[in-house]
Amino acid sequence: KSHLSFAERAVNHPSPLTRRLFEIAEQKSTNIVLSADLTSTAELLKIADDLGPYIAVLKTHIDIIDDFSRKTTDGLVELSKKHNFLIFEDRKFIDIGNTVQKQYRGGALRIHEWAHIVNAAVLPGPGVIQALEETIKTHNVTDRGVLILAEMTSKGSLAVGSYTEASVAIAKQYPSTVMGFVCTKALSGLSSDATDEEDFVVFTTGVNMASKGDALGQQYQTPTTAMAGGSDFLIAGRGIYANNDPVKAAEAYRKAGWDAYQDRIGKKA
Ligand code: UP6
Repeated sequence: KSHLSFAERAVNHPSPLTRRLFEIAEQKSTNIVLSADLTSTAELLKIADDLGPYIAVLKTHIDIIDDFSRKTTDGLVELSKKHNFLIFEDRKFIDIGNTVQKQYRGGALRIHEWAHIVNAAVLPGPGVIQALEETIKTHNVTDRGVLILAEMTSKGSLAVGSYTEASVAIAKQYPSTVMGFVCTKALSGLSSDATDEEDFVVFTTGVNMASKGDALGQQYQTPTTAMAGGSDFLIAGRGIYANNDPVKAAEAYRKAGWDAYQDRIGKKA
C-alpha cells in the first residue's frame, strides 16, 4: 500500500501501535528511525533529546550500554513522551519460545516494559513470534508490536529467497502482533490492494547519505533509493549520530525521507 499516505493507512489499520506510528510520522513529517548505537547512558539520552524532534522511532541496542541501569530506560521512556517517538529495541530474538519469553520480559533489561517495538528472526520457526505474542497478550497492552527481520544488509546475508518468503508467511499468521518487517525493499507475497486488510510496514536499515558501506560488510543505500524500493521507515545510525553535526544530519535525512515519501504518494508540489 505504499501509494497511500500514512494518514490514509492509519484510518482502518487493525493495529493501534501501527496507527500511532503513522500518526507520529504525519504529525512530525518524518519517517526516520534513529539507530542510536551509543554506548553510554549519557550519550544515548543526549542524542535522543537532541534528535527527538526529527524522528518517528528511536532504535536501541540496550545491551551495548556500558553503564546500563533503570535510569537508562526510564530516561528513554521520558524522552519518548517529551518528543513523541516510539522506542524500538533491536534485540533480534532468535531462540526457542520459552527462552525468548524470558529474554523479552525478564533479566536485567526487562525489554517488554519500555520498548514499544522489538524484532525477531524466524530461523527457529513461528514459535518465536508466538512466544512474543503470548507475552504481549498476557499483559493486555495495546502498544507493543514485533517486526520480523526478513533480510539483512550485511554482505553474504543468508536471509534471502525462501527464508524471506517464510518470514512473510509467518507474519501473516500473527497479524495482531507483527507490524511489519525489517528488510531492504518491499517484499513480494504481500498485498498492495488498498481494500485488503493486510498492511505491513517496511522498515529499511542500512541507510546512509554519504557512504556505501563499512569495513565489516555493512552495505548502504540512500533514503531516496530505499523509499523508491518500497520502504516506509528509514533506519539510519552512523550517517546521523556520527556526523559532525548530528542535528543538521537528522534534519537532512528527515527531509530526504519525507520528500521521497511525498513523491511516492503524489503529494509533492
Ligand atoms: N541492522 C543492520 N542491518 C540489518 C539489521 N540490523 O545494519 O540487516 C542494524 C545494526 C545497526 C543499524 O545493528 O544498529 O541497523 C545500522 O547502523 P548504521 O546505520 O550505523 O550502519
